[in-house]
Formats: sequence, C-alpha cells, structure tokens
Amino acid sequence: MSITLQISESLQKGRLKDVKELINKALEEGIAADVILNEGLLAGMDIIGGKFKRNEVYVPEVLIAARAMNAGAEILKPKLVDMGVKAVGKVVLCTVKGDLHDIGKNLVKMMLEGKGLEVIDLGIDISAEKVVEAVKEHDPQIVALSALLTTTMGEQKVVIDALKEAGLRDQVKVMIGGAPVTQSYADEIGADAFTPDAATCAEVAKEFVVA
Ligand code: B1M
Repeated sequence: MSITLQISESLQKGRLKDVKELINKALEEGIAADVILNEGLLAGMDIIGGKFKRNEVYVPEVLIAARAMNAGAEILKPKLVDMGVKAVGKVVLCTVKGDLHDIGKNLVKMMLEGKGLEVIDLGIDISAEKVVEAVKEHDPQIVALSALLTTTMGEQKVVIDALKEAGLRDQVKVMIGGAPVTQSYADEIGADAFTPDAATCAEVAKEFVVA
C-alpha cells in the first residue's frame, strides 16, 4: 500500500499519531507536500465526508478524523507555503446572531478545509455587520451561514440584505444551512445555495470556487 494511501486510511480511523508519523516519513522519502495533502489528507477527508452523508459514520468519527487532518496539515503548512500552494478559495463562515450552536458549523468548517478551502471562522452569535466587515477585510468567494433555531434563521436574510446594502452581494455566493433551514427558505430569501449537511456544503462550495 502506498504511503499516501496509508495516511488516508489512518486519517479515516482518526489515528492522529500515525498520520503525523506517516507524513514525516513521506516527507523524508521525498514525496512532495502537495501530493501528501491531496492524495493522503484530502482524499481521506473526502471519504469520511461521503460516509457521513450516507450515515455510515457519525459526528464523533468526523471530529476525530478532522483532528488528525488538522494535525497533519500543520506539518505540511510551511512546506506548502514554500511551494506557493494556495487554498482553492476562501469562505467566511459563522453561526448567525442570537444563535450559539456551533457543532454543525464546526463540521462545515472541517469539511470545507477538507476540500482545500481556507475558512475564516467568525464563530457564533455573529451580527450581519460583522459578516459585512469580514467580507470587506477578507474578500471571500463564499459566505456560509449556519442557523439552528427557527428564531434565528431570519438572520440569514438580514445578512443577505446587509450585503446588498453594502454593495457586496454580487461578489459572494451566500450558502445557508442548519436544521430548520430548507431549500424553499433559501429561494425565498435569495440565498445562492442551501445544503442539508456539511459534506454537501463543502462539495457545493468547491463547485462555486472552481466554476
Ligand atoms: Co439547542 N436547540 N438550544 N442547544 N440544540 C436545538 C437546535 C433544538 C432542535 C432542540 C429541541 O428543542 N428539540 C431546539 C431548536 C428548536 C427550533 O428552533 N426549531 C433548540 C433550542 C430550543 C435551544 C435553546 C433555545 C434552548 C433553551 O435555552 N431553551 C437554546 C438556544 C441557545 C442559543 O443558541 N441562543 C439552545 C442551546 C443549546 C446548547 C447550548 C445547550 C447546545 C449547543 C452546544 C453547541 O453547539 N456548542 C444545544 C444543542 C447541542 C442542541 C441539539 C441537541 C443538537 C444540535 C447539534 O449540535 N446537532 C439540537 C437538537 C437536535 O438537533 N437533535 C438543539 C449536531 C449537528 C452536527 O447538527 O447543527 O444540525 P446540526 O448541523 C448539521 C446540519 O444542520 C448541517 O450540517 C450538519 C450535519 O452535517 N448544517 C449546515 C449546519 N450548519 C450548516 C450550514 C450550511 C450547510 C449545512 O451551509 C452554510
């Protein structure tokens, strides 16, 4: 089995120590950091994302796989920077104002990073004004908004309106999600995409940035 496949498999099992050791070994063997990233870490995270979508694995497995991915990515980061490898795109992500739920948002973040996207995670309880500021500062292609309460999903529309007001709406794709959110709600408020789960969110986000 190739060493990148071993990295992918160890990542899927959440074996952080093995992932780190294998990455160091692969680097010693002269395998390029971007090959390790793509064929090891991102490939493994892709498989986990698919399994999560099909309910073959659950939140804890995704969290430990993502922990292993982050540890591996930390080792590769300086080498990738040296090689001039850039993230494929940038996403500003948050849970909207009034909403403190972050488990789903964090999964979305991990899946986006697993697709090679840079994520500016603003956190929870984030106002439309803060999102607008972040778009001005970071110039992302995507704004991703999570809401878990029927009382806070309206904030997703508030953000879209604030982006329009600031003249930034056409520069970004707005993606929304969270348990009470639906496709018809996305259509109603003029979001660019609703996705039901973190893995699909990352797939659609990648399509947006490579399109
Ligand atoms: Co809260 N809570 N909660 N809660 N909580 C819910 C959401 C609720 C459904 C429970 C219930 O009553 N059955 C209910 C909402 C009812 C409603 O409005 N429809 C509820 C309530 C009412 C509340 C409080 C108001 C309770 C109170 O104080 N009376 C309060 C509100 C606080 C606030 O936010 N202002 C509250 C508080 C909390 C805790 C702090 C205790 C805790 C949050 C801890 C944390 O996040 N760090 C909590 C929790 C844990 C839950 C439940 C049990 C689990 C949520 C969760 O993390 N699920 C939840 C009930 C439930 O869902 N069974 C509940 C796992 C997570 C992976 O799923 O976040 O849905 P989820 O993410 C999914 C998808 O939705 C999607 O991807 C993920 C899967 O891949 N997704 C996106 C999420 N964001 C996306 C963005 C995208 C795309 C997909 O694109 C951008």
